[in-house]
Amino acid sequence: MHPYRDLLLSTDPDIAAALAGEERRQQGGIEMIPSENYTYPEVLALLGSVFTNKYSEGYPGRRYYGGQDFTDAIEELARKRARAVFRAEHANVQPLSGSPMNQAVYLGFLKPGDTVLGMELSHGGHLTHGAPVSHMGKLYNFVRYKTDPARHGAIDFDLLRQTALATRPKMVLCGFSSYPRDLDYAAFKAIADEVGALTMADVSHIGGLIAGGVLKNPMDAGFDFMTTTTHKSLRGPRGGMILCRADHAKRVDSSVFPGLQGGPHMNVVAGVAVTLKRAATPDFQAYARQVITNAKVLAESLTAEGLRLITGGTDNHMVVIDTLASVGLDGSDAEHVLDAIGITTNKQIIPDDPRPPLRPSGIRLGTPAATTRGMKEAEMRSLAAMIVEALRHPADAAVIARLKGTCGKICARFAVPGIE
Ligand code: DSN
Repeated sequence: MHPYRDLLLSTDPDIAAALAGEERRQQGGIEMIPSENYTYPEVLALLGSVFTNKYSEGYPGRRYYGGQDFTDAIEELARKRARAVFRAEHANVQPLSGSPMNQAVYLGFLKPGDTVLGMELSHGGHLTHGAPVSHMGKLYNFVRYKTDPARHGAIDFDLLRQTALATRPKMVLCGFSSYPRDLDYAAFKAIADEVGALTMADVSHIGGLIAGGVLKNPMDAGFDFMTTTTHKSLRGPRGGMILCRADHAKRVDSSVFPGLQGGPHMNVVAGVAVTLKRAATPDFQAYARQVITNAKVLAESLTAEGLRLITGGTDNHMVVIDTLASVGLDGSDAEHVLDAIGITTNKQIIPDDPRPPLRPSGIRLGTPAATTRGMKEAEMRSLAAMIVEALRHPADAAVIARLKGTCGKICARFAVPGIE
């Protein structure tokens, strides 16, 4: 996988040692951060290929530099495959990652000061959906909607409609990074149509589950824009893409380049093309189904052990635990104790969390990476039992050491693709 390993060892032993260390870390622990995954070995190869040497400002057939025979070919394939996989009329595969992908839509279709309805961050929304600390949050008037704990965390569409009628947004935005349910895109679209707003869904977390046909697709509900990163459940290289209707195509493309970005990273675009070809296969559909089955089994096992889950369960790849209410540990302490047994998670704010983001009330778990390694229901039950025991005995060194040993044995049975 790394043909130049010996060369790196002699030219830069520090970086070679870090690479070897990261490989050991990834192979020797269980990755449960829901936004992470292991990409395909051939994508790793493409990321380190000669496509990284090439400047390709512009779009296929309309570039500002010569020598584009092969870059044009890969970008055309990536766009064509993205349109097919997501049933979209147009695809732009150049966004460098999730943040510029969303910014390109806002900057291309909104004027400063325009109102956007977006999901409250603590209820599952995302920083790039106009959090006050972000530049976009300062440039536009983001108005928040929330989930309803009385309805197992469903969105209260009556309230959302009233907010839309009162604030007359230019855009209704949905999507999440810590919400373990599917969304009713038709309900968002109906409200947006009533107030003449554009619709945008950021499906970064669940792009692979939509591609795999196991969650609803906002494009089927007639959304104007759908954005997704390519490296989460989709299993691709780190990048972003914008899907949209044909009538928005020109404006989306010019907003990405030259509006916001310079040259696309063609080594990434090549990896995205390969990822999308894989995403159209029955194997990938089976993977997407297993991601959700694993998350449901994980959620049921944690609930059976008495843990409190946000929304009471999951419809997607993600589980959010209120660790403070469940075991008296804040999210930071919970993350550390799980790190100590070899399970990587992340601390997570929960709806209307009174605590600060670095010391929030919960943690977030996800199944895409473990499922890529081949783990199934039995491993999810084992992981749930280990998680509960560690959270209940965070200061018991013997328990932590034993669980770390168990984790190591599970890891030894499941290889990480791309690590030899
Ligand atoms: N960092 C990603 C996540 O973990 O959800 C999205 O920004």
